[in-house]
Amino acid sequence: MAAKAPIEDISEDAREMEVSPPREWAAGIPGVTHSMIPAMKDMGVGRALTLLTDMNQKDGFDCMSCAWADPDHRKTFEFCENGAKAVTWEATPVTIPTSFWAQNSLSALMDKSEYWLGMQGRLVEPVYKPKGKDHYQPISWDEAFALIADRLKAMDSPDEATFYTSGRTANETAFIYQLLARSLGTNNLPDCSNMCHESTGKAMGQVIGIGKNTIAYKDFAKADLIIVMGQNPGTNHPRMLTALEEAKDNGAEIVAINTLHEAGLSRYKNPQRVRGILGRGTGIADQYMLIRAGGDGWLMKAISQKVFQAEDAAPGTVLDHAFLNEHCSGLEEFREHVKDLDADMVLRATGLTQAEIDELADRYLRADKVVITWAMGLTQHRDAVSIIKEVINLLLLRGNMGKPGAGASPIRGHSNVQGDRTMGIWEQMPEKFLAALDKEFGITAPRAHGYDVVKSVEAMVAGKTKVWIAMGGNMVSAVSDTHAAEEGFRKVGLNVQISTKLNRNHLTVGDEAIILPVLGRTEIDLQESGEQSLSVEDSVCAIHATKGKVKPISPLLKSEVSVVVGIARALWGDDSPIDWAGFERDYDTIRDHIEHVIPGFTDFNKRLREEHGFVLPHGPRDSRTFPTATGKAMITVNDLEYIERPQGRLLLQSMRAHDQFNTTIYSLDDRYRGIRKSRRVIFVNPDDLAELGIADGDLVDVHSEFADGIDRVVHAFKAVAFPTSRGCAATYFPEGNPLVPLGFTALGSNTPASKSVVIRLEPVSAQGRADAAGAPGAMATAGR
Ligand SMILES: Nc1nc2c(c(=O)[nH]1)N[C@H]1C(S)=C(S)[C@@H](COP(=O)(O)OP(=O)(O)OC[C@H]3O[C@@H](n4cnc5c(=O)[nH]c(N)nc54)[C@H](O)[C@@H]3O)O[C@H]1N2
Ligand SMILES: Nc1nc2c(c(=O)[nH]1)N[C@H]1C(S)=C(S)[C@@H](COP(=O)(O)OP(=O)(O)OC[C@H]3O[C@@H](n4cnc5c(=O)[nH]c(N)nc54)[C@H](O)[C@@H]3O)O[C@H]1N2
Ligand SMILES: [Mo]
Repeated sequence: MAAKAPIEDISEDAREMEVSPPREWAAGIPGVTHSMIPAMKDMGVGRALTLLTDMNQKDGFDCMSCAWADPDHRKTFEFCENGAKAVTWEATPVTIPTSFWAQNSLSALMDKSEYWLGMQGRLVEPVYKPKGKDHYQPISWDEAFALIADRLKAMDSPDEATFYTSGRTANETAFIYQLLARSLGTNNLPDCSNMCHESTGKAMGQVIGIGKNTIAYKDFAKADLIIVMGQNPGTNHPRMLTALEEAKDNGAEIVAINTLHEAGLSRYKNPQRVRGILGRGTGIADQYMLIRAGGDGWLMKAISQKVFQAEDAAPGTVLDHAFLNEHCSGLEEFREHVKDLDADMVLRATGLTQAEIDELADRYLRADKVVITWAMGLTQHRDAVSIIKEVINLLLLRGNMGKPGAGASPIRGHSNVQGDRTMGIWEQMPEKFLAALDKEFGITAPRAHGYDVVKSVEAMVAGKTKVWIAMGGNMVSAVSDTHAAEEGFRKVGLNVQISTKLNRNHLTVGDEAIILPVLGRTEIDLQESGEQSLSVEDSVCAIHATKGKVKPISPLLKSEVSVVVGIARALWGDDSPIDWAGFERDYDTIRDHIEHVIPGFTDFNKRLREEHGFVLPHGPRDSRTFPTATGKAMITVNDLEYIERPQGRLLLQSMRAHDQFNTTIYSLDDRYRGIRKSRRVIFVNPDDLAELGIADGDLVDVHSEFADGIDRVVHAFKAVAFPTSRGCAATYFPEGNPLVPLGFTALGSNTPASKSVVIRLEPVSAQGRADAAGAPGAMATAGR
């Protein structure tokens, strides 16, 4: 096996970017070949095939690349190009040698890109950075646990510790991790969901009583109309394209609503079908609406108004009266409210034409069963919670919930972000959960809400955080306002990262830091009672097992469960009412406790071993029961903001390229959007470029504008003409994060509003020119 890490960093120079027209289609043969090459190169055909054939299979492991659901009838290859990349990235035979830590100072590593850091290979030994030193050095597991326990005990209050979770963590780990935090006495449990579907959880939780998908996988194939809003499945949930293709085969119409032209929503070539390989594939969207950023709530209101107008024209035939009478509240107030909807305002806020809106309304009225799906294009706006409530309003009017082929379908991101929430990873878990936890374990969990992600950064900046523990993730790069986040992390006393791969969060630390390397999903987890399985929950509330298949890359690695147990035992020894050691010996014991604390997990161990696992109960989906404040589904009146775009300014979103997983960068290319060799791009509508006097291909500095008056800037990005909605520009995250002010968050969910930041473009400055000269870390260090 050629197991060498790249010595050279990739130099990021926007001037070397190659730009071609965006693709009209996704996947197909290029998808398959791209997916195989890296796996084969790195690990040899045999190992790669074992991994790829076990992915998403019963007795196999769950793909870590997204939370897309598994169909009941799985194919031998139930994975996509991007899943293959994620597996290859994790299961690489390349490891970081001990000599690496002495050779590379933290300051020197700060000049490296996220790409280079990730490509150094797997972390295989615990390392420690003492106070005043600029290097990590090896430390034993026992010493590491003892040190962490010591610093936790030295705190003045448990709230001086924060426990972050990224959404890859399995259910069992998440459950004992939150138990550790709450036994210590804090609810400081921020997680990636705070930056992701928090707005969905908040909106749906309030109006239908549960923040999760109201449909099952098979409902896609039964729908008459599927509306895909603010989501790029071709890149981020590629297997969803198969479900959309099936729906089309069954006669469904599909409408895409997006600020950008996205290849995966236009046409799809299924690599597992002859027609896909040889032919033109399936045209996905029957209607493609290029909407103004943040305009979706206005569009939903406009369609709801059309529904009422159609009802007025043919009384008794349009609204689902039986459903509304029995199950919903708030209809009349909403009817009154949308009567006065300002038609000009709708056109301004959506950037759409009346004809386009009418066409969507006609489709909605023609369809008996409608599914609306969405992701970050709705959740990361100032108004996100209201926007999502408007989606629910529209669905409720015609009874599109709790019946086959219809419902609300937020598609989650990280592969177990939904399960982590179910397990109690949330800074504001309800009393019912906390009381059950107390009873099960004989502890007294704290009741005051803890920090979410944004508040955790504010606390760090204020110097209130002595110990930071992260179960996976790379929060310093993922969160908004990179510079504020970096400043915060440098003030933390001890920074503990439980990780598989090196990233910038390991370098952005305060006095002391520890990296604890753990098994990935693909690796066999052997404990005293034998090989262990874990479990995950996908986007449609299905719980299934995930079990590693290949030998761990190093015998020194511990499982995430072992790490949590190690910290707990170092803290409390045998002086805890909780049998932590038992958890580690046999994960079945953790599942027994979960069964007692969390509704829906009856016979957890038994049902997990059944072929397809099981589906959690869901009132609205199963029986149209709505556990809300009123006991009904609440149709709500929501004020919507309109983000003004002053003269000469644009609204910027930051999103994912095709070759990345969040802050993990696989390459500098974004194939479907026609970008190669650099990520420093800003996509702009050609008419906006002309209006701003910028030529297609010019290098620009991007400044964001916010009430606090701070000049946030990233340098030397290439402006590229692209089919985006007028006035709306796009760049990639994490590069765009320095532009998003920490205080610019969604109302009601506090999610960074990274999809509608007011910016201006300026000709590249001297600083920008220096960046463009191609220093590898330039992308990372650009900023205010
Ligand atoms: N390969 C791969 N897979 C992933 C990930 C990854 O990084 N790589 N990340 C995972 C995670 S954690 C998540 S949360 C998901 C994210 O999945 P997505 O939500 O698809 O991710 P984004 O790239 O942020 O894409 C947002 C989409 O919304 C559109 N959009 C932006 N603003 C608006 C708006 O105001 N209205 C409308 N209608 N559209 C808008 C954008 O143009 C873009 O198409 O993917 C998951 N899967
Ligand atoms: N501007 C902007 N910012 C965004 C977004 C956006 O669309 N725009 N999206 C937001 C969203 S939706 C999300 S979910 C967040 C993501 O935020 P995070 O979840 O914090 O970030 P990731 O990049 O997914 O974390 C990657 C790291 O996780 C570690 N890791 C990988 N696998 C494992 C494992 O199995 N176990 C452990 N312990 N560690 C592992 C590796 O060290 C890797 O470097 O970013 C958010 N930030
Ligand atoms: Mo996410």
